[in-house]
Amino acid sequence: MKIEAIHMRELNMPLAHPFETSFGITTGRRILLVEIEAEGVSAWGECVAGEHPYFSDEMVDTAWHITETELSPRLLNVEISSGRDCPALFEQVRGHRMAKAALENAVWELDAQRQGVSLAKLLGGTRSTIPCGVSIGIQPTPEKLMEKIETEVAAGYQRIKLKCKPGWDDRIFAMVRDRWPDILLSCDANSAYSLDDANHIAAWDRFNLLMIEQPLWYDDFYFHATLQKRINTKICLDECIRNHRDARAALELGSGKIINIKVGRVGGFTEALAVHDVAQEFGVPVWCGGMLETGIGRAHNIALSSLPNFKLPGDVSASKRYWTQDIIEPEVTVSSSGEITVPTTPGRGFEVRRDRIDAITVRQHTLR
Ligand code: OSB
Ligand code: MG
Repeated sequence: MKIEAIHMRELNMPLAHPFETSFGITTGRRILLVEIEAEGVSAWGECVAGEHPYFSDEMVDTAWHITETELSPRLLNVEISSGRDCPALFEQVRGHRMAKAALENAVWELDAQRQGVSLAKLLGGTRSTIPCGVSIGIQPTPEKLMEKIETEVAAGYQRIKLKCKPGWDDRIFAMVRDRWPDILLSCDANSAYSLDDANHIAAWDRFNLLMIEQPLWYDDFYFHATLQKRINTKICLDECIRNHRDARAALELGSGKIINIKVGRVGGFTEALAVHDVAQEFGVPVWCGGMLETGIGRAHNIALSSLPNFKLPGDVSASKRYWTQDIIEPEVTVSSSGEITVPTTPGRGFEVRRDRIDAITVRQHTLR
C-alpha cells in the first residue's frame, strides 16, 4: 500500500480536572492528531507530546514541525506493507519518537482495517480484557486526595498510583496506607529525586508500594541501579526507556524490576513490542502508561495492553476521568471490577466522532 494523504490537526481539549505532577500542572491538552489515507481507507494516530517539553524534550509544536517537514515526506507515496516498515523510513531522523509514533500507529491501525482484524490481534494481543489502574495527580490538599482515592477505589480500579514529589510523599503515603492497608498502591516521582534522597526513599519500604516509578533523572538508568540496590521496593522505569536496547541495558544493570511502556515514548508500536519482548525475556512484567490521551490514543493503548506480558494494571482508564466528551464512540468505560474489554472489531474498535473533532480543531494541514 501507499499512503496518499496525511491530514494533521491540532485540537484544543480542556481536561475535566487539572492534572498535577512534579513537573507542572496541565489544565487542558493541545493534541496533534494525524489521519492517513490509502486506497479509500483512513486511520488515525495520536501524538502524545505535551504542551511543554517537561516530560520529554518533545512538545506539540516540535512534533508538528517534524511531522510536517521530515516524517510525512518520508512516508507519503512509498510502498509499505505494514507499520513495521515505519522505523526504517524514519531512521535518519534522530529522536522525535512521539511524532514518529503517531504516524506509525496510524499505519498499524490502517493495516488492521485492511486485513479486517482488530488492532489488538494484529499486535499479537491475547487478552480479552485488561486490568486498569489510575494515576492520581498531586492535589491541593491531602483531604482532596483522599476523596479522589475513595472515588476510584469505589469505581473498581485495581491499582492506585500517586504522583509524588518532595513534600508530597511519605506523609501522604502514610495517610493513604492508614485508610487502605491492602490496596495495590504505587507512586510516580517523574524524576523529582536524586541519589541524595536514597535514605528517604528507602524508608518508603514500610508502605509496601507495588513500585516507585522513575524516582531519579529522566535520562538515567545507571544510578537507578544504585538506588534499586538500596531499597526493597521495586523501581519501575518510565522516562528513561526510549527503546528495547535501553530496556535490555537497564534490566542487565538491575535499574528496575518493572517497565512502564508508553508507545509514544518509544517511537511506535514496533518498538513497544520489542520492549515488551525484552522485558518478557527477563521475566519482568510491563504495564501500559498513559499520557492523558483522547480516545484515539486510548484505543491504541487498550490494544497494546492486550499483549501477554502486560501483567500489571496500567494507567489506561475511563474517558470520563479526562474528558467531558471524548472524540470516540463509545467512550472508554471500565467495569466495576476494574477492567476494559478489548474490542474485537476491525481496526481500533471505536468510531471516531469527526464532528466533535472538527469543533475543537485549531489548525489543520494536509500533505499529499
Ligand atoms: O509519568 O506516567 C506519567 C501523565 C502525563 C505525563 C506523564 C505521566 C502521566 C500520568 C498520567 O501518569 C497517566 C494517565 O492517566 O494518562
Ligand atoms: Mg510515569
